[in-house]
Amino acid sequence: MQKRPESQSKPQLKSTTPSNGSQPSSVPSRAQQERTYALPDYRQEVSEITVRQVRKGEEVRYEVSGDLHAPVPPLRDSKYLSQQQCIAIYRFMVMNRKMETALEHLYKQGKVVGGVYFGLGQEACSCASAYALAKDDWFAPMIRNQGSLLVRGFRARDTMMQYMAKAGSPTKGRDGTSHFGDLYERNMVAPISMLGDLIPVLSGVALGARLQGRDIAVMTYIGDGGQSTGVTYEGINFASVQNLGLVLFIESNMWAYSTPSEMQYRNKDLAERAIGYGIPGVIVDGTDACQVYDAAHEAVERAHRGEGPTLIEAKMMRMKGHAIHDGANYVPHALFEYWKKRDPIARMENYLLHTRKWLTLEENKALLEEVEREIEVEREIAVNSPMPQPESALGGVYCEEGCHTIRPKYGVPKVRKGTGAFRQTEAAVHLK
Ligand SMILES: Cc1ncc(C[n+]2csc(CCOP(=O)(O)OP(=O)(O)O)c2C)c(N)n1
Ligand SMILES: [Mg+2]
Repeated sequence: MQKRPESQSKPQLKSTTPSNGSQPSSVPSRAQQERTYALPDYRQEVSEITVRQVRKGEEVRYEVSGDLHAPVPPLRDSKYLSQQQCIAIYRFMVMNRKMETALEHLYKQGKVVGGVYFGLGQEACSCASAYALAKDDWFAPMIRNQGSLLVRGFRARDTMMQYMAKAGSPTKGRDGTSHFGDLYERNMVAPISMLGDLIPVLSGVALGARLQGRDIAVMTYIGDGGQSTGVTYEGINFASVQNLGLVLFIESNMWAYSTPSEMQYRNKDLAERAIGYGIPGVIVDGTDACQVYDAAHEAVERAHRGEGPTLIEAKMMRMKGHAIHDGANYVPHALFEYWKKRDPIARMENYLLHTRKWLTLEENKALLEEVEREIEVEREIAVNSPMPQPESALGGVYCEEGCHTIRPKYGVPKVRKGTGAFRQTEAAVHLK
């Protein structure tokens, strides 16, 4: 086991030298016992917008207050991203959005089986985070992270066919939404609907890799609502004590279905929870791809060095309802207006075109047209591909002989052979 490094959020004891210059007494004073914690905040703007529930008889509605006309800050320059990488992330974000627009149309044409989930307004969080992973790292997306899949090498047609339950979809038509993974090539654990359950699973993946001699990063996401679950605590705590490379994004998007985050937790920032786990916590503007990338990159590097988990809170706004069936009428209109001005794609486009001048108008137009064409081709393939044959439902339900082999991915697991000595332990005695 590697030596545990000092955690960024480890408490700092205040100066032990009394201000009168005398020698410190052996009993620490109250001031000496106070602790301070560092919580890096990459944001260029600390928004104080709040949502309050107002009840009038049976009627429940939400009111928003704060400076809704605050100017939009510029993006923060990345410490790590090159021009070419920024453009690559921008392209993924555009593809993420255009793919979801196409999905919305497919739904309205009656071609989708079930619902559709969107990550509108959250594309920077999904795409720039996944972009920070190395090939051998693992990830597990949630419903709003369809952009992460594109970054990790899935095609738009995979997600489209999945929603349409086509035979060629990753689950061969067995699931209508996002429950698919890829354990062989893209190192993706399938989303788990029970919120928070992915966290211990990903921690287990990191532990598995460590037993095979590798410290890898394992990235997953949880919402401001989902982070309230008990399993979230258990999963992060396990990664913390085992020093596993969990990179957890809290997608702080102001709503959990129709519950505003004000009614979900009392902390000012969810990143503060990292202090309780004894791990670094970071806050980023989730609509700024450069900030998201930098925080993710640093967390991934920590993971590769075997230094343990990082919790990253990405502040942003869910710009649509929970899923396509939810019109989000409970969200005050002014809140949408405020966040519309902070659209992650428009901000990145402005940054590339005007701030850095890394893209010309013509190059941008060509990029947008090229992505549009690609989505159109993907959509055509997905729509025209066949539905599964009914008989195919009989196969692939149970793991049959030889259907897949589980092999160690990174090397032979390093486990000590049992000596039998454990039988002597107190725990073993209790089990008798
Ligand atoms: C343990 C658990 N409880 C409840 C649900 C039902 N559910 C699915 S999504 C959701 C809201 C999630 O909100 P949040 O975590 O903030 O994510 P967001 O939708 O905002 O991305 C709820 C309550 C669930 N899937 N799992
Ligand atoms: Mg939420």
